[in-house]
Amino acid sequence: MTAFLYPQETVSRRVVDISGLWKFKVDTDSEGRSEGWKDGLTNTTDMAVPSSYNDIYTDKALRDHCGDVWYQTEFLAPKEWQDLDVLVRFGSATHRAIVWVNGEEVASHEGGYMPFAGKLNDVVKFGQKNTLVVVVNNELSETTIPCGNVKQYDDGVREVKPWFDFFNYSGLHRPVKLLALPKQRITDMTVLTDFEGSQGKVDFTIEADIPAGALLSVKLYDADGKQVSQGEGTKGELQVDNVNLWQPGKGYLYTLEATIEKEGEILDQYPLEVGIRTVKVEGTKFLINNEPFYFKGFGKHEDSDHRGRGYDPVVNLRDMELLNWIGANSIRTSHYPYAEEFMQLADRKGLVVINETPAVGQINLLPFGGDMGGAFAMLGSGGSNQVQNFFELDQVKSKGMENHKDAVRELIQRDKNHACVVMWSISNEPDTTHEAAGEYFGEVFDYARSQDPQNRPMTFVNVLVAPHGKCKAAQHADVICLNRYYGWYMMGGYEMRNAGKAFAAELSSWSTEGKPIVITEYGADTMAGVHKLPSVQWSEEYQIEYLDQQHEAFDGCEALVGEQMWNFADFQTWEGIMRVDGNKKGAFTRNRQPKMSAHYLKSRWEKIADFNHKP
Ligand code: GCB
Repeated sequence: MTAFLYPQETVSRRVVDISGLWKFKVDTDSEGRSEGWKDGLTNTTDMAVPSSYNDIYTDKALRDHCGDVWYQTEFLAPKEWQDLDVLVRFGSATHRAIVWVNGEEVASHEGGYMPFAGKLNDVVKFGQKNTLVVVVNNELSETTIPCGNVKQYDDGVREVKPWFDFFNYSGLHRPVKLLALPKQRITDMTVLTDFEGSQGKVDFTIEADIPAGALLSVKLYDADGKQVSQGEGTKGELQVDNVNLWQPGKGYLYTLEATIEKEGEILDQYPLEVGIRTVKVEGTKFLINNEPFYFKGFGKHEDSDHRGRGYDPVVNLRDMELLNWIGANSIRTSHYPYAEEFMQLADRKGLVVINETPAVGQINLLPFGGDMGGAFAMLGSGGSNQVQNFFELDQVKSKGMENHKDAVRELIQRDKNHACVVMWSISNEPDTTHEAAGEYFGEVFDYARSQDPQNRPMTFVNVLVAPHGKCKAAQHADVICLNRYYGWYMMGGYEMRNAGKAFAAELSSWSTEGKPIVITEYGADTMAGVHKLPSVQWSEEYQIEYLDQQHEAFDGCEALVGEQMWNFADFQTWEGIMRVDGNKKGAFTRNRQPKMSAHYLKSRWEKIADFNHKP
C-alpha cells in the first residue's frame, strides 16, 4: 500500500524507527525466492539501514551485484498497539522490493525512490518479537523507471547496465519505521495557497475516516505557534491576516493541524507544514509570488562516500549550508525524487526545487549492449547512428508508459504539499527526436497535469541531440529546460573560446517559443587540485573559463530565467573510460569541499538577485 503522509508522532500516532544494523545476504545464485528465504535468513552478514549496500564491503561482486539481496531484522510489537493499525513503512527500496513479516507477505513495491507500507495486524505477534524479511532487486530494463538492461556474460555473471550517468546504487536507502495509527484516521491532506496583498489563503481538503459523532477540525498556527485561523470539516478555506509568504531563501512555514475529536477526546491528529506562496508561468517569466524569479543553483545527486545513496541528515545539512554559502536559491532533484526529509529541509530553508521523477535513460541503448560509452558515441554522432527510436518500441509504449505514469503519480502525491516544489520535471534527457516521442509525452504531460492539485508548471529536460526544431516534446512543456555542454562534450579545449557564441545562437532559437528557459545542466569535469596555465580540460582553471563562456550566453538571453550548473558535487557513476572514479563536474568535491569554481560561482550569484534579474 502507498503511505504518503510522512510518519509523525502525535497524541494519537506512534512512530518507531527500526533502521540500524540488519542481517544481510546476497542471493548470488538467485535461489532465495524458491528456497524460502522469506521465512528467515541463515549465514548472514551485517548491513546498515539506511544505506546503499554497494560501497561498504571490499568485495567487487557485492558492489556490482545484479539481482536480489535479502535483509532481515527483528522487531517488537507492543501489546498496547493491538487496537491500532500497525504498519511497516519504507522510505524507499531501490528499485523494487517484497516484504514479509513472520513469513507472510505484507508489502511489495516497484520504483526505487518512493515510500510504501504494509499493514501488519493479521501477521504480527503482539507483545513478542517478529521477524521482518525483505528482498530488494536492482535489475533494470527498457520499461523500468529508470531504464537500463541486464548483460549476461559467458561465465554466468550478470551485470546491470544503467542507461544513465550515476551508479546504480541499490538497497534500503531511507529509514524504515513502524507506525501505530488509529484505525479510523486522517489519510491525506491537500493544500492550495494564495494571497492578495497582505491577506493569505489556505484551501484545505482532508481525507479521513471519521467515526460517527466525531468532528474534524483544523487549526492554522504561525511559526511561533500562535493560532491564526481555524475551520471545520473535510474541505474549506482559511484566511490569514498579515500573511508571511514562503519566499526563496526565507522558508516561512505555518502548521495546519487537523484533529478528529469526539466528546473532548482526540481520536487522531496530524500536523502539516504549509508555506503560502504562488507559482505561475507568464510569457517568458517564471513567477513566484507574482515576481519574476531567477533560478541559481545546481542539479544534485543523493550521493556520498560509503553511504552511496543512503539517507544521511549530516550530508543533507552540509549541502544546505553550502548551497546557502554559494548564493544558490534552487536545485533540481536530478534524476529521481529525494528523501522526504530533504524536501522538508528545503521547505524550511526556502530552497526552490524542480522536482524530478526517476525517468532517466529513455534513450535506446540496446544496440550498444546498454553501454554508456555507446550513449556518448551516439551523442557524438548527433544521434544519427541510432537503430530504433526508444519511444517506437512497443514495450515502451505499453509497460514503460504505465511505469512512467506510476512514477509521476506517486511523486506528485508524495510531494504535492511542499512549498519548495515549484515545478515538476517528468523526464531527464529522453530521446525526443522522433514523432513517437511527441505522442508519448503528450500523454504523460496530460496525465501529470491531471495529478497536481496546485497546477504547478510541468517540464522535462531536453538533451542536446534534440535541438529546437528537432525536439518533438518541447511543445508540451511550460518551461524549456536544457542540458548543454558547449565547451565540454562539444567544442572542448582550444575551441572552447567560441562556446559562448554557439550556445547563444541555440538559445536565441529556443527563445522564439515564447516560454521561459532554464539551463538545467552545463558543466565541465574538473579534478580538484589539478592546476594548469594556460588551462587544459580537467583543470580547475578550465572549469572557470568554461563557466565564463556559458554565462556570457546566459546574460544575453532575455527568456532565460535560470542557471543550474552540473553538478553540485562530484559523484559516483558507472565504470568506464569517460569517468575517472565518477563524474567530476562538481563545484564541490564528493567530500563537500570547494573547487575554485565554487568561489567563482559564489561571486557571480551573490550579485544576481532572486527576483527581477536583468543581465
Ligand atoms: C547529462 C546527464 C547527467 C550526466 C551529465 C554528464 O546530460 O543528464 O546525468 O551526468 O550529462 O556529466 O555527462
